[in-house]
Amino acid sequence: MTLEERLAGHVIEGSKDGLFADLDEALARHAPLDIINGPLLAGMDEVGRLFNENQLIVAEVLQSAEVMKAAVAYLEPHMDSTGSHARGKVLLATVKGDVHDIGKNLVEMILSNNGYEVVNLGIKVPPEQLIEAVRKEKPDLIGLSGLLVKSARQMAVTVQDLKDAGIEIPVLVGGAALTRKFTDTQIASRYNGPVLYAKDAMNGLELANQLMN
Ligand code: B1M
Repeated sequence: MTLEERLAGHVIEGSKDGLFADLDEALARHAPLDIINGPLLAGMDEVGRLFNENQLIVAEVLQSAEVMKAAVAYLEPHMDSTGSHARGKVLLATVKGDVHDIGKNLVEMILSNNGYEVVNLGIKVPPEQLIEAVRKEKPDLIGLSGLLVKSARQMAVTVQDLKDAGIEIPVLVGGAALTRKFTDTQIASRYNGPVLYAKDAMNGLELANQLMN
């Protein structure tokens, strides 16, 4: 089995046996982000496919998620970091009703390693909590993540509530069930400030940089 297949296999099997040795081997050849975006996310995609076909149960998917998180945490210290938080402050949350946080945490890691101060509010964050945090933290940007179809709709509700609270800070949205079209037609139309769709965490960084410049 190739190294890439073994790495994806750890995620698919939900097993940490030999994971860190394989990550060390991968680090000798590839950048940490390429390992995440390559074999580790390929493994997660396969988990999603198997789950969709009822070949995996939620408990097994959860184990895969734990392996993914452990791998990302192991790789993070190896990432290039600007060592400063001068670019801006970002408030990050997975929207109300959604527990998926691997993508959001990836966004946090990439932003915080590239000059942003990130306040991560966690999962299932209702609009009221977000509004309170905006008033307390005074961020330059709000980042919303959500993977379920209903989370895309919840993002529209969330920005409407932010607007009603008089907030106009730029909002970055991302997540598997979301599209640029939905963002433009259903989310941005309910908000006074800019709403930008990021297809992945690196694109999130690019958009944040554009906004801050
Ligand atoms: Co769930 N789940 N899950 N799940 N899960 C999906 C999303 C699903 C597509 C699986 C499937 O059916 N094939 C499906 C959603 C169906 C839908 O609505 N379209 C689903 C379902 C149905 C469910 C439950 C309802 C299952 C159940 O209980 N019966 C339940 C929901 C609970 C809830 O939220 N209320 C559930 C639960 C879970 C677990 C807890 C077991 C676990 C999550 C663990 C965790 O996150 N801590 C889990 C997992 C792991 C998945 C899959 C398999 C993998 C998700 C993942 O982490 N991907 C997923 C299938 C899939 O997506 N292929 C699935 C890797 C991650 C890096 O990608 O988060 O998309 P992602 O992030 C990407 C981009 O989207 C983007 O950047 C990242 C890449 O760089 N991005 C942003 C994301 N947020 C961003 C924010 C930004 C910018 C970019 O700026 C702010």
